[in-house]
Order: sequence, then C-alpha cells, then structure tokens
Amino acid sequence: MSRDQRAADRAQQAFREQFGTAAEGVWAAPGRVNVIGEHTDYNGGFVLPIALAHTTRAAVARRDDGRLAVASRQGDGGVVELDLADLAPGRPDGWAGYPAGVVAGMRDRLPGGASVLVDSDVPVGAGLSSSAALTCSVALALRDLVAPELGAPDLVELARRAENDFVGAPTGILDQSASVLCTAGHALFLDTRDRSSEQVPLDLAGAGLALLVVDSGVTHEHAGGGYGDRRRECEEAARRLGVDFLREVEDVGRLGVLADGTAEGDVLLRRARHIVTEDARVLQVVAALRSDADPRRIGPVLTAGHESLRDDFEISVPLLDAIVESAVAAGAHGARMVGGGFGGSAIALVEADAVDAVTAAVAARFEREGSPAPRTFVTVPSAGARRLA
Ligand code: GAF
Repeated sequence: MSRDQRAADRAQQAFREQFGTAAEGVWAAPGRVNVIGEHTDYNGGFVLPIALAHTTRAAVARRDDGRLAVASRQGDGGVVELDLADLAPGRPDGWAGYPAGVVAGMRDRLPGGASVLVDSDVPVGAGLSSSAALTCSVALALRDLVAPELGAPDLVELARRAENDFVGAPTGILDQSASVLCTAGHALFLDTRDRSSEQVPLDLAGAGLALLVVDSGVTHEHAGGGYGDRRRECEEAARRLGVDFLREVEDVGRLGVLADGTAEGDVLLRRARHIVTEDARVLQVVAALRSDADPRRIGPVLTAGHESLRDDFEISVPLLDAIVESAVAAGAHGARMVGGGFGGSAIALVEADAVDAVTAAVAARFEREGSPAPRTFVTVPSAGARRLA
C-alpha cells in the first residue's frame, strides 16, 4: 500500500471516529523548502521551492446545518465548531483559523458548511510551511467539492487570503504556490510578479547528492513582528527608489541613493541589497540547473544567500548560523536557512554518502551550544497538492 493510500485511510478513519460519518474525500498538500529566493515573493521577485514528501491531509464532508467543524489528529481530541456566519478574522483563532479562513473565503459556495478532519506530518513552526499545507489541502478539497471551475492560481489566492486576511500573517505567495504547483522531481521556478512558472528538473540523487533539512528547533511565527517589519522596510525602500517592487531594481549600484547618512537609510539599503542580490541568485541557480551543469555548483550560491539573510536582512538566529557553518565545515557544498526566518530550518546540499557525517557534525555543534540534537531528514522534490481518496 502506498504512503498516500495509508495516509488517506488514516484520515478517513479519524474522520469517522470524530464525526460518525464518512468523509467525501481526502486531500493532501505538502510543506516546502525553498532552494533559493527568500523574501523575494512580496517584492515581485523570483523563488525556487520544492515540495516536501511531508503533507497535511484534509478529510472533508459537506454539512447541511450551516456550521463549520474542524478537528485535528494532532490536537487534543476536541472539535472547534461554529456557524459559518460567525467566521471572522480571529474567530476561531489558533490553528483552526487556517482552515476556517479558507472556508470563509468560499462561504457563498458552501452554505451548508463542512466538517474537516486534519492530519499532518509537516513539522509545525519549523519554517517548512505547515500553514500553507493546511490551507492548500482544504482549498483543494473545497474546489473539488463545490467549485470545480477554480484553477491552481485561484487556489493559491484562496489560501493566501486565508493566511493574510483571516489569520493576519502578512506572507507572500511562495508557500501556497509551492504547495499547489510543485511537481515531483522538479523545483518550481516562479516569477511572483506575473506568476509565470517553470518546472525545473532537479535530480539530486542522480548526481550523488542529497538535500539535508535541519530543524533548528527555534520556532517562529509569521504573525509575529519581524516578518512584517521586513516587509514594510522593503516597501519603504521601493518607495524611495521610485519603483513598485524591489524586483525592478536589477543593479545594486542603484541602491546607493538609499544611503542618506541616516541609520534608517543604511538599514533600507541593506534590506534592498538582500532582495536585489537574492533575485540574481535565483536566476543563477536556475541557469545552472537548466544547463545540466553539475548541481554541486549551486552550493556556494546557497551559502551566499544565507550570508545575505544573516548580514543584510538580519533574520537568521545563532542556531541557524551554527547549522550552516558546521554543515559547510563538514563538507556540505552549500547551506542556508529557509523560510521567513527568526527560527525554523536550514538546508544543506551534501554528497549522498556524507549525510551521516554532516548530520553528526551539526549535532555535535548543537551539543556544544547546549541545544538538543536537531531533527534532520533528507528530502527530494515531491508532488504538490492532490486528492488522495
Ligand atoms: C514565509 C512566507 F510565508 C513566504 O511568503 C515568504 O515570504 C518566506 O517566508 C520567505 O521567503 O514562508
């Protein structure tokens, strides 16, 4: 029995135990890691994520009493239940706000309401996009059940609005796009300005390589202040440069006008420099992967991306830096933190036969730092959101 089939059966059974009836189907959406292109998405720039094999599954059935009920296999066994008419930002709060935000966005198509049972193996708070996996699995379910005309871009939007407007996390569209659009064996090269995308083949195993994911254990939240601050700083830098999005600045030399001798000008210069150089790094990595060059060549570009996030964007934390330093010192071709920052995970591009040695080196470094050994796993570019049953 396939992993997807087992996951579908588990979710279906949990739904039955929770709600006493059968779900109409089970849908899955993955978490992601971004190969390169961090914080570029709300600047109209480029991103290059892959989907993880880890998914969130949503078992869903329509109701006829105008209520929404959500429960989680990872929860305390309780059900969050309320009238559709009462759904509003902050109501419900907590994790249930994510599926509720998606349902609220489709309220007019779903007057009878829905019961949703969620089951997930995407690590939460690890910068691996557990929230997009949650919103996208529910969005796909509702599309199949009540709005078959919706295309993939509509699902991305529905999930983004749930997160931005309902939960109040001011994210871009990286995570939702990755969860919906990624395909197995490929990285998704996405231009977030016009939303055009290309599936870029990425066969690391075929090249004798592995992508190691290391969860620092430092949890983060996008609804917290740091992410929104960076977004505002980028918008202010764009305003001072006279562009709609920093993406339009292709030459770092143009950023000099931001340095007006004030501390604020210096901060804006560094934030903008991260975005402009990061967009260039995405294009560099995509060009290398398209040209069939040895994928080891992208390693130093990943490490440069980390240094830019650490020094110019200032969103790394000491344990993420420790992962990158110790992985590279142990022979990784490159490493970088991924996601929104202030915690979460890092990736390292390593020889397949060096995974154990690099993992041990990172664990030893954590021990020296007095931190518990980090959770690690090797990932491959996996499938995007799909119906399981
Ligand atoms: C988080 C956000 F949700 C994304 O939109 C993106 O900005 C990312 O941080 C940083 O690249 O995951």
